[in-house]
Amino acid sequence: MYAHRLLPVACLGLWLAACSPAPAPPAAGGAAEATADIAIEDAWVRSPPPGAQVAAGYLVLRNPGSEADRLLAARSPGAERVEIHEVRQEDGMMRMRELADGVPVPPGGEVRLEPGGLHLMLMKPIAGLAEAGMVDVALVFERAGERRVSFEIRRPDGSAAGHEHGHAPAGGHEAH
Ligand SMILES: [Cu+2]
Repeated sequence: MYAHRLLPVACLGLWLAACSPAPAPPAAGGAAEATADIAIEDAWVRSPPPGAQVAAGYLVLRNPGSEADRLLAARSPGAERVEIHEVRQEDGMMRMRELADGVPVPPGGEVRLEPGGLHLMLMKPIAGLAEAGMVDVALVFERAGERRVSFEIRRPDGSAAGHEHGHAPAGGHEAH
């Protein structure tokens, strides 16, 4: 791993830029030309402190259709890989673990990935992610197929980060 990858920050917001990895074909097994759609709202990534090995991403998924769907996987040019995690209390401790089967989105239902609960975990985020403003994430659904969404990079408290090069507050290592 290079400590400082000289990836221009602008590339983060341009999925189709030449510097981005080529998008993979849609997941096999998805319904062909499925009209099922998933509404995605309030997508944001908590700005990671310098040197952080992970960054948490949050969003709201709404399924207006009559068929169940499922978020199966995610990936991003802003991280080595993206996992789907849940947080649960075990023996009085908050622990998180990967959901290998993804997250079901019931028909007519809504699933919130939010601090303290379900979240996307960007593993080994690229250098400069915190200042990038936005990062693209591809979400792969069982029925709705692949959706690309721009996630806003926000401060740890959830407010917009802007172009500020501020320092993360101390104690920013709480369970996400
Ligand atoms: Cu996590």
